[in-house]
Amino acid sequence: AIVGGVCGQPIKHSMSPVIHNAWIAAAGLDAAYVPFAPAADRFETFVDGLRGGAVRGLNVTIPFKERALAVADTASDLARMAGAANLLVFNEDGSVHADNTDGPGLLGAIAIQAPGFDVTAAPVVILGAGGAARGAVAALLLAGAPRIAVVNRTVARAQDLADTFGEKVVAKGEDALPALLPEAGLIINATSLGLGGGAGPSADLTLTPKTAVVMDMVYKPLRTEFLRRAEAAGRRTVDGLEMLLRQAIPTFETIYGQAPSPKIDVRVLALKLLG
Ligand code: SKM
Repeated sequence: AIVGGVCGQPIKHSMSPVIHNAWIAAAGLDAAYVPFAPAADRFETFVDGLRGGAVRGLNVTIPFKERALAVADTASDLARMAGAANLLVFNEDGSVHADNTDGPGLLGAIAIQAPGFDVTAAPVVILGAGGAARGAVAALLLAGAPRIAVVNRTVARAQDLADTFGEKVVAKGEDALPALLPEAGLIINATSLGLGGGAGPSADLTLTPKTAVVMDMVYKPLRTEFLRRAEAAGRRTVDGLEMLLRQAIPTFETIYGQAPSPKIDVRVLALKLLG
């Protein structure tokens, strides 16, 4: 059997097992996709224990994406550029390869839910400075974003991120938002605020241009408080489920060696379960 999985802390909310197991069933594969939640201080030990063993590939989510890159022996250009990985591949020789499918997932989700949006036209504001934010910055720079402001409560963490990317990426504190938002073409929540319900980031979305697109990487609930505020302000939105699905497609191809069947609509399936 081919075994894949997802590893995070928390992991209960993850829709990845539903998505991948539905594709596995549709393809009639002898395979499985399993959730793992190692203790936060034992991530590296956990990954080392899987080397050369039964698991072929592992998605990595909050809070382990940067440590996933660090623990790997080799990495794709995108994972290296991002400084974060959301996919670890276990080779038979015991080595581990890191990849990042979040960036392509983000761009794919925008293309589907905000068709015609031009990433090159206006600055991007990213809320959060963790591994998910890193994947987003790397992909948006490659797609031609003119300027990216990374806004984080702890500015030093945003500065660490900005320092790895060069002059188009700037680190800011939350007090800079009233000046940044009126210029922004795309605003992305890459924090976990809003996960499981509750308030999202406090950015005042009514300050954004009417043409701005607002995106949330959180997908549980699907209509987060942040996205509901964007909708109330009349902005176009991109949801975290679409990004999850878009990053899952190349993940599935890598772990299971074939493209997922287009015959099964995993978005509809996930929507039912998200309620
Ligand atoms: O990058 C993805 C990850 O591969 C899986 C995931 C999930 O299962 O919630 C979320 C994102 O971090």
